[in-house]
Amino acid sequence: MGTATAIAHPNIALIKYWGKRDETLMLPAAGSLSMTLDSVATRTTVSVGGDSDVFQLNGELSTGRAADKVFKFLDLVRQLAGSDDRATVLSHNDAPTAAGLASSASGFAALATAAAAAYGLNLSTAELSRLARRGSGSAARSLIDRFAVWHAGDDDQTSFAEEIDAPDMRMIICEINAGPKAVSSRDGMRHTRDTSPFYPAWAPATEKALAEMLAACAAQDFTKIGELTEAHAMQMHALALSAVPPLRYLAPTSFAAFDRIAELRATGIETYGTADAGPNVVAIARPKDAAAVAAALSEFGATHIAAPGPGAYLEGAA
Ligand code: 2P0
Repeated sequence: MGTATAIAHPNIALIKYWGKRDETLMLPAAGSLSMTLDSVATRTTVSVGGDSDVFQLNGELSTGRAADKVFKFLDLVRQLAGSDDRATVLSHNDAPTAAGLASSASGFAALATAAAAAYGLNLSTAELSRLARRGSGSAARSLIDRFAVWHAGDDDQTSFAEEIDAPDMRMIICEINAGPKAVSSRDGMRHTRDTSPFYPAWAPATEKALAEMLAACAAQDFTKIGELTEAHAMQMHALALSAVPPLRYLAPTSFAAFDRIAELRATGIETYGTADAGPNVVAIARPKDAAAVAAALSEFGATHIAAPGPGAYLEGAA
């Protein structure tokens, strides 16, 4: 009977993941690329034992859809470990789950790492990335230090994330509050696949953008990385808008923030924007420009600066 604690951080994609070609195995329609943040953490302890699975988030017992996802994930770990033992999962997020910083990515990265250790599995980073993917696709990338490429792959074995080299940069996260919560990424991806006339173009366009992004990272070309980042984010939101009925994640204030980012570029501060399935805007910038970008975006919402951070890691196993 083991106990293990793991820590993981969110990641923000420069080339976005939107859509699956296999929902059971959680294989994405295309590859993606991200930076793991050094800020905001999920800390999760898994203790094997007891009569039934228990999931507690930020000190409160969780039930319903969120808990079911965790218990289904534990079933996968048990299958790998050849165990029937139940477990207690205690998880804590630094940031409110609604802060728009992919809590499912850090959540399942921490859970995969802690649960594998608690059940006595000794998995490599690539194996943990594959496992985390089954909980939430983007979690595959939060296993990885600094910058990650998630290979789409064509089966369970080939779909995992690994580290790539990229120039040092900062992400400036601007939390734009736009009222009611957006449609979840999982439901939004399904709806886009089922209704958008443009969906067939998405995977090939993303694989092309990913190849260009990998080349730009290898060349340490921040300008090209920024241009590709902003273009791909806009393509993802255009795709979501083309669903019927449309998924409109960006708010008027989000567009105002993108306009400010363009103004900053025009004045010589090189920064580019991206946004996930919600109204928050994330700017990327060279380290020396991060404070100026954060100051310029602060009128649109609370901002904070994140640097490249570590992939999920074990705090201690007993
Ligand atoms: C990304 N997002 O690449 C994209 C951009 C949101 C917008 O990955 O269904 O929570 O659990 O695999 O991982 C969010 O998707 O979805 C996401 P599931 P997930 O970061």
